Amino acid sequence: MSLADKDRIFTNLYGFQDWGLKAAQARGDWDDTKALLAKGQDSIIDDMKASGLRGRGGAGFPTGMKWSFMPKESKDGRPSFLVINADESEPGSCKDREIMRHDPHKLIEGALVAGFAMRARAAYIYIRGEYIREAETLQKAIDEAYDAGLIGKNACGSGYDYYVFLHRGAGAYICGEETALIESLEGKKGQPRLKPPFPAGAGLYGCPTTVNNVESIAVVPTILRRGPSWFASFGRDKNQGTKLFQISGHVEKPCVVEEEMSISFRELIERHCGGVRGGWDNLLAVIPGGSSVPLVPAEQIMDCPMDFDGLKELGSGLGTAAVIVMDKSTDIVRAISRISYFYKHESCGQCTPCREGTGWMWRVMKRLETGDADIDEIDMLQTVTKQVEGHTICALGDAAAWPIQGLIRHFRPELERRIAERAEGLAQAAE
Ligand code: L3W
Ligand code: SF4
Repeated sequence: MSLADKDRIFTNLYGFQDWGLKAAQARGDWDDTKALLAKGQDSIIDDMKASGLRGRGGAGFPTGMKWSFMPKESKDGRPSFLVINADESEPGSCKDREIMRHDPHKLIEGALVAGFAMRARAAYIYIRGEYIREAETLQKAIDEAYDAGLIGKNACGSGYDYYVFLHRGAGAYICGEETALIESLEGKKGQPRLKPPFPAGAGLYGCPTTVNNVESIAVVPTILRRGPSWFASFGRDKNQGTKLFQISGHVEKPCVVEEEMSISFRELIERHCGGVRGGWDNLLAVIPGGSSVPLVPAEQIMDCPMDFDGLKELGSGLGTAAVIVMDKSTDIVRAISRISYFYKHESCGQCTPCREGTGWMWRVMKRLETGDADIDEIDMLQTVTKQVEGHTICALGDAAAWPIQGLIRHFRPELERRIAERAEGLAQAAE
């Protein structure tokens, strides 16, 4: 199971060709987009549902269904908006960056078609503040699209007026959470809102809004051109399509690659990364979906289908498909402790379990690194993660708890060994 070149959506992922409008058109982008729009809003949404596309930003919510939550008629003259989440900050994730650098017109064309389908007036692309070059490229591509009449008034000659704006973030991870992103776009402090109401009911400026990830939007024109059944033919039931995987860590050749959903971990790494550094026997564990999901030990992941359900069965998740490979040289406790620090640092501090819990979890993790803990504290730490999980306004609390739960589940003997060794060392020193 692996993707043929002819089935790749992102044909300029590595930037071997020009990203500009003419070159993008030569690759098939903006090819009679007017005809795509002429399919009509409901037909586009039906096609997206039939394609099986699930959101590529981490949660995997069905994209066509999300669009169908948007109102068909404007209430009180309120406009609808599409917001594109380009605040790619999940540790390990770097796929949206490649799209914006090398294939920006796929994203802009997707923004038009998706926005049209949900009857939006405009798209706001919220880009991570650190993505300076990507923002420059994307803005130039947006300008090209305006100049060519592809967006703006009477976009593509369709009679539909549609505007695309780029907004730069200021470096806060939490602004990747959709409601914090909306707050930030409105000029406020980026703090998540309680849901419901979901953005489709009350989003940007209180108007109906859909927030989609960059990859989810950039694949839309190709899905519509090649047909939903073509896209759905990849992967397996409820896990369909092609997917950008970002493989980092202890492999011979880290890379970003578009592959068939549900490819096995072993095949993904062998085919695209030249294997694990030092060979398969040297593999310790993998974080398969960005830092928010629990690690999976080597022996469990080898033949796992890399998709939403396959990784869920292992107690982890596909997340953004940022696959972090760790070999046996990794200090696994230190790695999870570092992730724990990240969430403590990025917590917006709005709710108590997350504000207090992330710091608490990190401090215990720091001590566990050196074994400077009581054996009972492993269970205590597990209890704290359970007190945080599911008790916060947004998913950052869960994201802080899950990696630690994964560590305890799979590497408890290692935690116990460190505590015992330190106690032994102290006892010997006292003699
Ligand atoms: C209307 C309903 N809309 C759900 C919508 C909702 C959202 C989407 C998914 O977190 C995850 C998180 C990170 N009526 C609805 C509805 N929706 N029910 O569907 O919602 P949800 O709450 O399941 O997820 P989320 O809040 O979007 C995203 C994880 O992804 N993650 C993080 C990735 C980070 C990046 C980044 O760096 N930018 O992507 C990785 O695993 O932990 O669990 O649109 O409104 N009844
Ligand atoms: Fe803020 Fe954390 Fe609460 Fe999310 S869970 S709203 S990041 S304090």
